Amino acid sequence: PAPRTVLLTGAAGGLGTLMRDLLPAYGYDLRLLDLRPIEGEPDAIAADLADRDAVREAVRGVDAIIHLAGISLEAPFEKILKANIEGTYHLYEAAREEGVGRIVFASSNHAVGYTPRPQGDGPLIPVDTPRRPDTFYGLSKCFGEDLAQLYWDRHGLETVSVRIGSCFPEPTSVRMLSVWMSPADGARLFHAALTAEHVGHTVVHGSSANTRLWWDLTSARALGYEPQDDSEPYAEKLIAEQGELQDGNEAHAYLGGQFVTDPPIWPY
Ligand code: NAI
Ligand code: 15L
Repeated sequence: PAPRTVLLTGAAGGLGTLMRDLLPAYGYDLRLLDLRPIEGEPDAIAADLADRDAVREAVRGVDAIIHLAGISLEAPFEKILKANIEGTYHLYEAAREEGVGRIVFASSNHAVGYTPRPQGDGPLIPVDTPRRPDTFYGLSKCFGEDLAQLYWDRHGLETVSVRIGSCFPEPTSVRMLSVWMSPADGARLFHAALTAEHVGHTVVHGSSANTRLWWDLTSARALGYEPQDDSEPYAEKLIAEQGELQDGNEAHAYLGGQFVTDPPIWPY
């Protein structure tokens, strides 16, 4: 049966807030978890992924999990280790112990951020392109994907790892014209990832059907995902303000963009 009760970790964050708005329309009953309290959501679970007992209690009885919680930018390795690597391990262990059948894992383009961006008519980046993390953050997403593979092979716990591009209300850079995932398409993709049959561990790119798309959406579409949005209407204005991506500018050369040259640092 289709999942109904879904634990949303990282529910206070940017993407979590967008999904709290959009996913209930698909019929999900969301249980929310975050380190931080969430305004207007007194039932949200305030817990750190480091707290194994709290995590186990949070997953008890849900049909599936959308795992967004963690450090979403670059940080010192020790912080990434705790929040993203150990935290994701705790969540998978809790899911295994409680018999939760499926997790949708928010991976990132930064797992392959050192991949050169396609030029001109060059082929789209396939989803099995070699890992080339651009930061410790990207490395933690590689770990999460491999953890998901292990829990599928060993324990039969299914995951869809979504290598999200940039999911924000609007694209705000020329790079984002290629990697943008509209919030509505994000909800469509998460819904497909929750409901497709027999996913095992599947890795997909997460973006809209952008005219300037850099990567292949075949594995996402195979889940039943049909993106409806395209960043192109934002192109003229963004290019007028910022100029086209430049050959020879390192921050424009790779999928990971600025994470390669000057990664934004997690502020906490
Ligand atoms: P965000 O930084 O706005 O939200 C992350 C949330 O996780 C925060 O509310 C934070 O309080 C919570 N969190 C951090 N450490 C935690 C811990 N130890 N225990 C419990 N909660 C903790 O990030 P955003 O943009 O909402 O991203 C959500 C997820 O999607 C992240 O895993 C991020 O890496 C991933 N992602 C997001 C993209 C985007 O375009 N927004 C692109 C690619 C990946
Ligand atoms: C990510 O993985 C970050 O979490 C998000 O804040 C954006 O920076 C996004 O990638 C991106 O590549 O634009």
